[in-house]
Amino acid sequence: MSTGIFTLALIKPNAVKSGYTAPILAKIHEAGFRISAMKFVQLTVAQAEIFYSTHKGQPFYDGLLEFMTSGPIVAAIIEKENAVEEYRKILGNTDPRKAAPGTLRHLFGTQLPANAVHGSDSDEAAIRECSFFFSAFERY
Ligand code: 3AN
Repeated sequence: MSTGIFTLALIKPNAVKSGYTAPILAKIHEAGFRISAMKFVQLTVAQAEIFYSTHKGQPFYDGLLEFMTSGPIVAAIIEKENAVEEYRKILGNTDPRKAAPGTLRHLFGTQLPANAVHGSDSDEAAIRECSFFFSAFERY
């Protein structure tokens, strides 16, 4: 169980391109999260390599980097009690085709790696990932 109050949410390139930014943010709001930082950014390959360094060596790594750098994404820090766990409940399965109805990946994902949204998988990852995208001056 996570005890932290924040997690990193990313809206991935396919979802931004499809116009799903606002609908996804609305679902996050409806689930009781507060947005404490947010911006559009297009990652360079070098930045994506750092962000996904834990996945280096996986068969999907190169495709994931190519996809995540293919267009702008939205990065946000979202807050709620037990944020990591609570956000993963509304994310759904990593594979959108296996995600439960009503989850963000079921509603807005297509097929891997284009699963519409990212969420940190632990409090430690949330700390690292939020600091990767935002300085202290960008967090409110
Ligand atoms: P999650 O995002 O659910 O924590 P991870 O951390 O295992 O899942 O994977 C990170 C990202 O890598 C996923 N969000 C997805 O975009 C991509 N990915 C994971 N598994 C696959 C796969 N088998 N094929 C293609 N892309 C994948």
